Amino acid sequence: MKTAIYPGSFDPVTYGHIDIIKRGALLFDKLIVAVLLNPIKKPLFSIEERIELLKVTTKNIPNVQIDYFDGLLVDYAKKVKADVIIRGLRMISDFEYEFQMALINKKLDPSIETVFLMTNEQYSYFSSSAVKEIAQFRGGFSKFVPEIVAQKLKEKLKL
Ligand code: COD
Repeated sequence: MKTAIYPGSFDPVTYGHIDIIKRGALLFDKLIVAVLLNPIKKPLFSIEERIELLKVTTKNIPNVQIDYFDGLLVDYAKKVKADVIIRGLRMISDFEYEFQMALINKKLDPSIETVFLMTNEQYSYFSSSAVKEIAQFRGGFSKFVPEIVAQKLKEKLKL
């Protein structure tokens, strides 16, 4: 049985993330979406809110579990007996950061492999940060996130 983890901030989950989750779930027996508890990054949504939004938006994918982690990703991967880390790649600008992270994780734990899934072209240009920025300035952000996420963003930003 092959287990993969898809780690991230998911602040909040977007259609880009959901596309990677759907495709990753087809490749592995179990896919754990692992949300980083990252107080330093000062996320807009709390860990509980980010987990809840992921649970609701992935509820129809049977082999997906939502969890959170603190500390090093490789330690979490070992704890949940994951074989693979999944990451999404959008633009070439993602590559440098992802390449460094994959190499560091490999150095820290040689048994873990990182698998990159190319973004679906229709989601290639946006991120959680871009969605939050557009929302803050009352732009049309709802095409990038599921309805429930759009609703929560409106509440959070008092739009
Ligand atoms: N299309 C496709 N993929 C996308 C899209 C999109 N539109 N948007 C985002 N993604 C991908 C990202 O490329 C990424 O692979 C993933 O989805 C999650 O993205 P984010 O932005 O929610 O999450 P990140 O990149 O902030 O997550 C970083 C981690 C939490 C994984 C990282 O900081 C970490 O592992 N921290 C723990 C400490 C650690 O172990 N450090 C050592 C390694 S350097």
